[in-house]
Amino acid sequence: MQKISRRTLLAGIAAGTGAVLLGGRAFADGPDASRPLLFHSPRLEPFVDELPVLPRLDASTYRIDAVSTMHSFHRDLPPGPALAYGDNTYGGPTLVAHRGQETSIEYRNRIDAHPFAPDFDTSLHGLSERDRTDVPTSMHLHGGVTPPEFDGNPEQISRPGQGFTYHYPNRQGATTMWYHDHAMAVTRLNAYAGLAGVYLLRDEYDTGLPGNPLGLPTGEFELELVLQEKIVNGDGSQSIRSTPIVPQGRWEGGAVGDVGVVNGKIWPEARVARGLYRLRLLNAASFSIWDLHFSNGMPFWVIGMEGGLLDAPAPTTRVRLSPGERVDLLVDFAQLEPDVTVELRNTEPAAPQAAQIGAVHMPVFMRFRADRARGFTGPVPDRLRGGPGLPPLVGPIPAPRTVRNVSLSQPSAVRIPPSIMSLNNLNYHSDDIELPRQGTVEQWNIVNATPDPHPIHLHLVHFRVLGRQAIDTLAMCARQPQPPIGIKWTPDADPFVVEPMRGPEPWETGYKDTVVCDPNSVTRIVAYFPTADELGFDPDATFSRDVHTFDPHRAAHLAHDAHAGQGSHGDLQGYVWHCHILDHEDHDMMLKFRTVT
Ligand SMILES: [Cu+2]
Repeated sequence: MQKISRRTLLAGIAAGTGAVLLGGRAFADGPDASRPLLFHSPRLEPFVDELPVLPRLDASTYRIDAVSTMHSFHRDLPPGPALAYGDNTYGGPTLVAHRGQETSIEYRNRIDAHPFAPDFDTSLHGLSERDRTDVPTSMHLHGGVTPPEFDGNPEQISRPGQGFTYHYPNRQGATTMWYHDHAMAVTRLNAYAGLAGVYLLRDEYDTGLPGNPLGLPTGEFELELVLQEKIVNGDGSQSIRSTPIVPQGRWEGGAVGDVGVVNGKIWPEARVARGLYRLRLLNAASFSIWDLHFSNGMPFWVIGMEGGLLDAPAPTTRVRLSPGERVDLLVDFAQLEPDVTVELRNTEPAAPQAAQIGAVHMPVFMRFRADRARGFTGPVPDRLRGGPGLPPLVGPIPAPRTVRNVSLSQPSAVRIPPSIMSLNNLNYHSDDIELPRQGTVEQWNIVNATPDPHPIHLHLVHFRVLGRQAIDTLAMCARQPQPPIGIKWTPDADPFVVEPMRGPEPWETGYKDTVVCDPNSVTRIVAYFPTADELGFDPDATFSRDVHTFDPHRAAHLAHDAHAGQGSHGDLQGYVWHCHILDHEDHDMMLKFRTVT
């Protein structure tokens, strides 16, 4: 791994470029001749922007438009092109929902210009030149237990002038979800440009109101923190490209950023009252995993994750979060003296393949500054589940009836950048898919035969993490060689494990929908695949890919397409599971699955 040497830093300072040092590390990159294989953001001063508090909407019916906007990521950057949901200039409003009350979202695609139009790779999944301006979208509620027709299937496409009304049943328990674009082969472009927002589900315990039965902070003492990485340009535009090695318009395979973005601002500062806060962290990055801690080393508590609350707050000094994962934290700022600052920092090194072209780890996200005011003074609750007035316990991990192996691989072997990523050595359109039986518990052994970590996300279900074991990938592949792509490959890693199983981390002990699968390892998860009766909908129903058209210009286009024999027809079925590195998901680390009776 290439690191910035002290000499480089000193040279930079001597040249008057003003590198900001943080704990002895280079802070903002700026142009760096020592790392020519990466693009760099300009040098930007940290902590000069106030943390945006995301607008929270609480209704049962919404109209959300995806729109083209201009957004400034930093005080010293002009507004640049972005995408957003609703009235935001970037990202989306936080949508509050309530268990037992359906949420309906009338979604409309009103994108008239895509910030990354030149970056569309028209060699992927039948994309064409037209898609650069006639942008395909599909909105997915990540973590939602959603009927298949409302899940934001990658092939259920709304183009400009079109939309779709999504109905979310909200029959699951309170938790932190997020909604983001999921359209086939352009998810990375749409989500990075800004199509992502938080969705908070409340229930009768976790009400989000003062005096809630759990004793959790609410109102201004509950903050969503949407963490992302970016490369920005001096003109305020975003770069989704991280390296000049890959020509513009070609899929890159994993675009690492060099600045940390929280709620749409680079390295912001939040003023906090000296009391207990509930922080809901979402890793909404395209690529990077972060290992987060506070700069003063203070302990904090994990109270929940993707699938809801833990039985009791779990003390920790760090959490590791991969793209797609959420963690619900209690952090006590009461111990800080007025005006003292503490940074939210990251120690995760750059992933191996990014490091090989010179990526270094991005050391910080934001800073908190303690106010004079006292905030929420309630104690950290002793327990969150299992007792009078509390939700039921998370419970033990159930015994699986079926165990299946699935694989993560880079079929073109070690190439930087890779040319394709794969699940089970298959392409997305393969019909050789997993068919879990409804009403059964399954264990999936996720065999990662690559040298990089991958966050794996299953739609529809929540699962528990049994643990991880490193494997001897070379030996495994010698015994069970990987065939050409297109032929299913799900090697048995059990004979090749090289260590005892490591159980879940404290922030992984509840229900999850996304799990980081370490390189050259097997990650074992256990999921229950519910029945139609339990869900209140048929998870295996077929549904039309058709969406509605609200714009007369679009309707004219459609008539023309129909005349020309174009357009998309046919039914869809089932859900998807995929890597949440968005480049990987787009090509082709995503497969369908169906749950069958
Ligand atoms: Cu991946």
